[in-house]
Amino acid sequence: MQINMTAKEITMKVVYYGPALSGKTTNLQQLHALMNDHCGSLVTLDTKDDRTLYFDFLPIEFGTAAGFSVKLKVFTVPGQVMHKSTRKVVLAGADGVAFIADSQRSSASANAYSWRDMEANLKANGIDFKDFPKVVQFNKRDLPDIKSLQEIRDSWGDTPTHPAVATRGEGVVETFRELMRALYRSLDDKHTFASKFGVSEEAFLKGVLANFGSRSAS
Ligand SMILES: Nc1nc2c(ncn2[C@@H]2O[C@H](COP(=O)(O)OP(=O)(O)O)[C@@H](O)[C@H]2O)c(=O)[nH]1
Ligand SMILES: [Mg+2]
Repeated sequence: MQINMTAKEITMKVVYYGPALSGKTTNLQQLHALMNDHCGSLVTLDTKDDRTLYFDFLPIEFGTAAGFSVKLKVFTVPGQVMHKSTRKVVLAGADGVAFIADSQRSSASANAYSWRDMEANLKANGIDFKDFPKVVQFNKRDLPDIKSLQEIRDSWGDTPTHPAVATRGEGVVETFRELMRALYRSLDDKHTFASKFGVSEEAFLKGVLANFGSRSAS
């Protein structure tokens, strides 16, 4: 997180991570589609075969009651194994991650590989993996031959997981909201966010989610 006290500006960065084709770009496209004017344009660098080459980027901006403007930068990474060094660069300076897993049974090993790769890349960036804000989404719940939610819960233990069908926008805002909550709590622990900037968790979430249209109003 970067804080500019003079300009009263806080800049945060979150990254959507996961294996190739799990739905990271789709999550950002859906978030972008739900937003009103508070966000900039979605920059997506997908190649024609639907695979992200470098990253996608979505900027979100909102103001706090204490007069700070919060700039949130949302990135995706390219999932293909060969793009490991690009993922490390995109993760640098991240304040939180959403891990987008593919629910299909055939994707189990790709999910596991990507999770370990994320852990290694966070550590390589000097980030403490254990306490780092992260949420997990199990996407593509509409497809046949997927892991049941019970199986997923059993294998992920304490880590909360969120089911989604990103192509229909289901679970996308929920995942994002939980990411923002985890992000806020971590920043408050590290930077006494609430007292320094006069932003409660509730106000923070309201600020970010006010960017969405009526579909997120629950
Ligand atoms: N059936 C289904 N397809 C999805 C879902 N989410 C994404 N996809 C498709 O999976 C492919 C890869 O999605 P994309 O967002 O580009 O994946 P990325 O590589 O993680 O950025 C695209 O064809 C998407 O339309 C979903 O929830 N259900
Ligand atoms: Mg992509």
